[in-house]
Amino acid sequence: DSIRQHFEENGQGQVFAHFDALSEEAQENLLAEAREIDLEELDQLVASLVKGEDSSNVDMTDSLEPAHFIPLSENGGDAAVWQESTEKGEAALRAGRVAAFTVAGGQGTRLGYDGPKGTFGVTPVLKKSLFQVFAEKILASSEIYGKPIPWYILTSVINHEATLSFFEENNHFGLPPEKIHFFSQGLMPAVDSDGKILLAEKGHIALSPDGHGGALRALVRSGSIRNMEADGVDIVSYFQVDNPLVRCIDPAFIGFHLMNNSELSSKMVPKAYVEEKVGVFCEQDGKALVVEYSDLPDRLAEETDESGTLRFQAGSIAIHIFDRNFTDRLGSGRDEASKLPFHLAKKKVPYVDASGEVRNPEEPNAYKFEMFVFDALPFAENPVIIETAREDDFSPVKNAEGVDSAQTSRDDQLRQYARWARAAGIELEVDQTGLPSANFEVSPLFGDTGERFVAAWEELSHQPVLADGLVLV
Ligand code: UD2
Repeated sequence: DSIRQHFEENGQGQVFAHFDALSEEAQENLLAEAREIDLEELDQLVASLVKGEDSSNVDMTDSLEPAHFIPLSENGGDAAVWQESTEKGEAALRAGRVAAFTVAGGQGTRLGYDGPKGTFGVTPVLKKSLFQVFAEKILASSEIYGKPIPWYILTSVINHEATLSFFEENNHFGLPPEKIHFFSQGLMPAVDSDGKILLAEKGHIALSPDGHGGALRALVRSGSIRNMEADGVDIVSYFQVDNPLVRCIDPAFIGFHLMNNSELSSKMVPKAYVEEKVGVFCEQDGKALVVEYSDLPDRLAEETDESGTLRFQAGSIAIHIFDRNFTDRLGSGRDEASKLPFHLAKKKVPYVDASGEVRNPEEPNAYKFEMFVFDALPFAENPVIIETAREDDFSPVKNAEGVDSAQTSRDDQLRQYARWARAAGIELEVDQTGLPSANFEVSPLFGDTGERFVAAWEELSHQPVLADGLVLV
């Protein structure tokens, strides 16, 4: 009764419009959903974002500057420093200080795939799932550095059970099950343009994941941070579920993070083209930040320097390293001054109308609230941004077809294998983009970098022909 009353007093009584007609169990469910909603927070969001129609939290004035980053050694970076950082990162890995962390709570609507995105098959021959690719990379690093690397996986209520079952059915891909930690992110209600919470069904609120920024509070709430502390882990290697090329564990990146005493480190690639859908690393008032592509004004996105290079070229590919204590500080909400803001997205959300009918809108009708993990950047001490080679770190699967699709990502995986093969002196036919004509596959357990591929190849007693269907394990 008190929850219902609380909603009525806050102008959200419509959530209980069909309550009396529900079964007792359905009533309990609805109350449980309602209990999770912070109406005070929602009220503020509606006032500032929905009524204010403000999708960006960034001041887009001329004070926005491109961010500084550490270039790759082949692009002018100091090779000795890169070497030193690799060694520092390797030492941290040998000391068991590193965990992998995948955000996999998204709904993956653009791909049009029914199931957790991590279960989507991506490799050229075996169509191994994204989760399996990451598992093998993590296993390879665990073996190389002699310490099992714990893996934290963020799910949402929508895909949590299916994700767990997938790992169980596949024997956790050879990883020790006790080293994999699944936990669900928080949910936020969708509202209409008056800020009224929508019902998805008479007994269900229209809830959706609170954005990957919700990862930080979910890490705290789930006890993962405490778990990491007990395990001696203080370095959290963060990546998205959609990117099979990612170096889940990258010693040089870890080393730069440590050498700079950074609370949050990030990788950048120069943007491939002006409209590329990646956030851009910027600086404002002495703080680093990411401005999402949809928020960056065209005049800034298109600006070039005298050499013709995009001024705001540092694309964010959503690969970060979080310091554990920093994550705890932000995720716990202890520090009022460093709270992640919410962003607004207008979406089509099916809803129950006043008569109790479910309506499927043709046009966006509702607002969703999401936090972005990269909004943690301005709160971090000593943030570091390093350049990475796109071809060895980033080829996401976002869309069913065209750019950033299963096809482009498969081709990029093949190009990487072909580069490694050629480095090992193998003769291989490739087109002018470096794509081999043969469709083969290399498991990260055979080699997860060019150097390790070459070493493993040279040790083979029988070196096979890299032909269609070959899998190097
Ligand atoms: C993201 C970045 C973009 C760029 C690009 C690189 C945002 C807003 N933009 O774009 O700047 O770095 O990635 O590929 O992030 N997720 C959750 N819970 C949620 C929402 C998302 O876990 O509530 C996960 C999702 O499973 C995926 C990742 O976050 O692994 C990215 O989500 P997205 O596909 O919505 O991000 P996108 O492509 O708009």
